Amino acid sequence: PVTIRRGDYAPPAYLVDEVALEFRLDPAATLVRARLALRRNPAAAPDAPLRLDGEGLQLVEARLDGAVLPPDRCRIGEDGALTLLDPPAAGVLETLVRIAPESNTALSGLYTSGGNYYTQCEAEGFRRITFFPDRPDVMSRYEVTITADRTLCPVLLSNGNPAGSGLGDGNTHWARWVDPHPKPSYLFALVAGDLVNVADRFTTRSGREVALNIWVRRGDEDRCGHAMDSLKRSMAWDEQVFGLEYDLDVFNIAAVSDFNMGAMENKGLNVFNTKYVLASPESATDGDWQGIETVVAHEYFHNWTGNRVTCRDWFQLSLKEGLTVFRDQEFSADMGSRAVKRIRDVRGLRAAQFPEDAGPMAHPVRPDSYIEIDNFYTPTVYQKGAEVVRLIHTRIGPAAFRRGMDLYIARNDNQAVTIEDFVAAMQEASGIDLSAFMGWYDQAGTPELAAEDRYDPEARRYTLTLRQSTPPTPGQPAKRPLPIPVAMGLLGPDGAALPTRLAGENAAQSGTRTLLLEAAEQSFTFEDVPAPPVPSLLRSFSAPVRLQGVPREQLRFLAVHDSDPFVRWESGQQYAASVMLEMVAAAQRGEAPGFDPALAEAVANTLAAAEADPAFAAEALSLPGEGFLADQMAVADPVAIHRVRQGLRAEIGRRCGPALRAAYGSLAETGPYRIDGRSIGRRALRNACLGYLVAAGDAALAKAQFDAATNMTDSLAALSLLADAATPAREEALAAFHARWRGDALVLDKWFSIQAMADRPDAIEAMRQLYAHPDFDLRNPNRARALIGAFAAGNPAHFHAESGEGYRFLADAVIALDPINGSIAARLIGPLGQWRRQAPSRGALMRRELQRVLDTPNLSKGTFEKASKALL
Ligand code: BAL
Ligand code: ZN
Repeated sequence: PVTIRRGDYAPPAYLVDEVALEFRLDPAATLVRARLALRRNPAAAPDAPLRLDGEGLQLVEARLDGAVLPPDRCRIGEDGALTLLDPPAAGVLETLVRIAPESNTALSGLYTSGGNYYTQCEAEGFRRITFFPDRPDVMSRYEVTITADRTLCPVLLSNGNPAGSGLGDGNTHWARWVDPHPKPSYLFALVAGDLVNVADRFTTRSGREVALNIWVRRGDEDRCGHAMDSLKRSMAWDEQVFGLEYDLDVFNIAAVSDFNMGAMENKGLNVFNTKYVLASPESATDGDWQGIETVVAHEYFHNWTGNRVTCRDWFQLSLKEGLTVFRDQEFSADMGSRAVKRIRDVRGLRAAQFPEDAGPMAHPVRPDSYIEIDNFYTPTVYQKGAEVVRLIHTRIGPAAFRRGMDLYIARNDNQAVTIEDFVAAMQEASGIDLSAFMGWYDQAGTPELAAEDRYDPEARRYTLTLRQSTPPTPGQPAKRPLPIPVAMGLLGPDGAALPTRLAGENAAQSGTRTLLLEAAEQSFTFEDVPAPPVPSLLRSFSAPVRLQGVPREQLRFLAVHDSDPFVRWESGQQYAASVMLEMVAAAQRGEAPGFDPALAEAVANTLAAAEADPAFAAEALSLPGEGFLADQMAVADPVAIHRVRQGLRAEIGRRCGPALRAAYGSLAETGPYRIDGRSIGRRALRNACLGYLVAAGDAALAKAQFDAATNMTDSLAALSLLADAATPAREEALAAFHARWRGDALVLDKWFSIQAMADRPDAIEAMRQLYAHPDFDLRNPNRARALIGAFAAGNPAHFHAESGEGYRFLADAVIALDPINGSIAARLIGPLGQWRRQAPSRGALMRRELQRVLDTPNLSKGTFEKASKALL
């Protein structure tokens, strides 16, 4: 497989101004006629060849300016691409190809799902539909005509606005779509089939009437309300906050149950995984409702950050993804509790991105090279990319950021640009030199931040010294310091906030201020400090770094007194983590892990204050996750971590039993299911209480909740606790859940996941049985992720079983899946790549399985890249 390097970028040899596509849909033999108005790119080398990407296409005929191209004028290479020999400077190239959507199990390009047709073209799926320069810096205007059987495919959709329809030969009909906005091929979409729509309208602030439609399979119409509501709120928010208005007459969303991603932002025709569209109180958890709001917003926001202004090449992916995640995070923060949203986002970043940054696939937010671009739709490009946008936002302030966005869009509209173009707009709009921030895009690894302080009582002077360093990552042995905005404050001995005045400043400031750490080490001197203060650092998690070495007594103090909710939560988590890591060390030495009563006290305090903000209390009540703890150990011990965490939960459940039980009782829902932030927070808190009580032995309480539940959040919370319990209630509840939901694919995914993550002695055997279950389907990405992904990423104690059987199970599944869908197989293999973090005995077993995958003939290039890089 070939490595593509960022430094090798060259402009496209030819540009395509206009594309006319004609589809004649047939599951086994779809015909695609493409008419491309091509011209040589003045920015390219004058003798560059005319090469059109293609993959698996059966060429029926090719014409240039109407004349059939003889075989000696065009050639299809081994990679499937079509090269025109002796090409003209400009002309109309027409190709007719045949493809078989029903055989397309990779779900990239045009494929069928349940008899309907869908496309996925990002990143390189369009070349599986027709010959084309399939790269984001070739932007064209598209006219698309779709012909299909009108009984089987009454609905025919593509990008842009509708531009005619009619009857064709036989039982066919046709529809034409014209997209007036130039776009790269990865934003092309076609959806056709027997679908029904939920319709609504939105009037933009300049008065454009937009028809909104969500297209689903018959029977799913009544579960689209939340997605539609989220869409309308997203449209209004983007107008209010960024002044960005929708630019077509229709906005279509089509939902499909076979989909590699969460959703896709194709211009005017978003295609969504059903998981991020369909919701009812009975079938979707609060997390699902929030996920729908986020993903609908994210895809909608791409209309400007991604579609109108797109990426020059795939190395710039974070230009659209990091920025759009930042935008959806801000939207969700505005829709609910900003503090809780921030806590959840940081939790997610640490669970997925920090380990990636410390593993074999560590890469900068803007990678330097790739073999398979699908492997770079990563937490680093998305979540860390959003953090880097947030760093710039913090550095220049919200008003300058908004001016920077205006400038970025005005200057780059309808163009394919780079991350430099984004940073340049922010720099010009703010007048602040941001050149050092480019380091955040180009350097991999998570910086470590440490603080040291000194108080001089005579001079009433407090000096805070901050140090940063970043561990080496593959291909980047030496790291340079990065600019780190550290939002902070000082607390007096009574917990009250102290005003802060840095040496050289005329007046003291109150509230949070931001220090900018630019060197490896830097000291900040504060004057007029009346007593030794406690520093509160990295408020709102102002930079994606690991803050280390905060003393335990400071953590306890900050958890109670700090004005910043993120720091209060974080200090509680760090305190608990430090205690738990000590307990793990004791367990490894064969000693009984002691119990720190401060943890029970913290639970009691949280419960006492929970009424003010139940969602925050639920976050504060959750102990640090097993992955977070493993991530802090030089050599992880997943089994010991799991035992210690479970033991601690049981002990807290026993010690705080009465308070937990009282809270559990008082939080019981009375009225109908509601999805406002407070109701969601109350359910989360109640289920956190349930978790402790069940850990302490009260499995009957979980069974009672399961039996009485009227919404999926409560039902699933109870079921996941029962799944760990060796009681007849477990099998009874699992069977009842399956019987009730066997007809609902999204809920059945949950049934598989819960069991995949269950702590039971026969976990591997249970996995093999689930894999063989008639409802398991390896070809469906949601189902594969629900079982295999949930096990490998969500059940560390059993995935890392000493026997190596967990690793073998994963490798077997990856080998079976790779020829079906290499993109999903490559994603699932990830956890095996973390072998360096494990003890040598486990590491050897993991490597053996990676090697077994690598030795498989005809491996996809994505799985090859992941397995080979993991073994380097
Ligand atoms: N562009 C791929 C799906 C997403 O990030 O929205
Ligand atoms: Zn995106």
